[in-house]
Amino acid sequence: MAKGNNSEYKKMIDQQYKDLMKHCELHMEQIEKDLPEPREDLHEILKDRGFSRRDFIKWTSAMTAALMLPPIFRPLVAKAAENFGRIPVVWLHFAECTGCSEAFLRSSYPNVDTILLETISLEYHETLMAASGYQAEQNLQKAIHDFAGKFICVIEGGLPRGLNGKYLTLGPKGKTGIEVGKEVASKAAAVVCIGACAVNGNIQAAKPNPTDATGVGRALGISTVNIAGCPPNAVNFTGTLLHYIMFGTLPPLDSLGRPVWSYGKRIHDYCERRSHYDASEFVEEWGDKSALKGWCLYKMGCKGPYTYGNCSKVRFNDGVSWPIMAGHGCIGCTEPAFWDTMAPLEKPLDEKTYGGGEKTVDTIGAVLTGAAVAGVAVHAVASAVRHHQSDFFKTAPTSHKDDRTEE
Ligand code: FSX
Ligand code: SF4
Ligand code: F3S
Repeated sequence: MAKGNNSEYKKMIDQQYKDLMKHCELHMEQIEKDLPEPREDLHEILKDRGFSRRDFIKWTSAMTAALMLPPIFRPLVAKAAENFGRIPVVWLHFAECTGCSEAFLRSSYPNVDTILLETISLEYHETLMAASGYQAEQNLQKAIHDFAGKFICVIEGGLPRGLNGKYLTLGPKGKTGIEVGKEVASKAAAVVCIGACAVNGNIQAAKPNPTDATGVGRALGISTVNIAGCPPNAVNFTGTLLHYIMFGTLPPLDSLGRPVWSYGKRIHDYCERRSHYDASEFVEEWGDKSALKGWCLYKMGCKGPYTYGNCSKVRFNDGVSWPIMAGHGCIGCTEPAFWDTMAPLEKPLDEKTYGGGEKTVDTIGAVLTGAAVAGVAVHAVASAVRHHQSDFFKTAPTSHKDDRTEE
């Protein structure tokens, strides 16, 4: 590109960022006008928990980059974090283990993301609130009435559709999960599914799926933002909410409703063991010498090559570790129906799953040393997995048509 064109282009981009910043400032002013002040001050909580101003600034820089925004947005990310507690949240639990709430709120190594969640304006959360029975029901009705159109409905857990939804009944009136979901979601500004259960049913929906469980979007016929994973990483939820506070919109989503900023890249491509995969250096048995040397876990069933997520980059427990670093392969927990499509979890996918005729892992490992061939081989493997998943989203009524599963 000619030099003149370059500077024109830069000017145009700078202008677009300035416009975006203006939009963001106006939106946050609106939020400050419309929604009550946070019940607790973020900086006070951070101070109490031993986090310095410097830690907070470091976190805002990392979050700005993670949200794919340039550094000039850092002060706005900080402001959005301070306003985090203004967004009213109604948090529902359906068919699940509650591990997502546990992972978010009871981290042994809390970071700014998990502390941010403590400031959230939780109008209703079945696990955390003191109320029960009729009082809990009243709280829910009050929250969805008082904040109609303004609250975020967060859902953990999938929805069983069998017996007309009666495998899951909730509250003093014995409403089905589907009835509660419909009622609350219809009044929410947005519905965010937390965890694989809410996203696509997870273990409850695994074959033979006796209760006909599925994800919230599919069961209710609505579009949802899907924070996938079992459990998901808190950063993927807080970042998505920060984006909403800053711009008044949800971040761009992939075809499965997952935010692209957090689920846009493959685990395999950012894995610290990747050089060993490329060099055909594999762990062959749990605890062997190759395991001690940190070689690739593909032969032990790692599904990183078929899985999208930022686990290797953000890790868990304030960046302490993540599954592959801990020595086990990825089981593909951010992908639809992974209990069925990624099984057996501790063995590479077999020939049948690959659609037949796929090369053995040794051959793939050796061949992948050439980058051009890598694309072709990985695509072949990924296509086979897509094919294997084909009946999962076929009739999904959400707008996130699963174009990776309908070939
Ligand atoms: Fe599911 Fe979450 Fe796994 Fe458990 O609520 S995503 S089983 S960690 O708890 O929904
Ligand atoms: Fe990492 Fe698994 Fe890929 Fe090996 S196969 S490089 S362990 S993601
Ligand atoms: Fe799940 Fe694999 Fe990440 S198992 S937590 S997607 S490394």
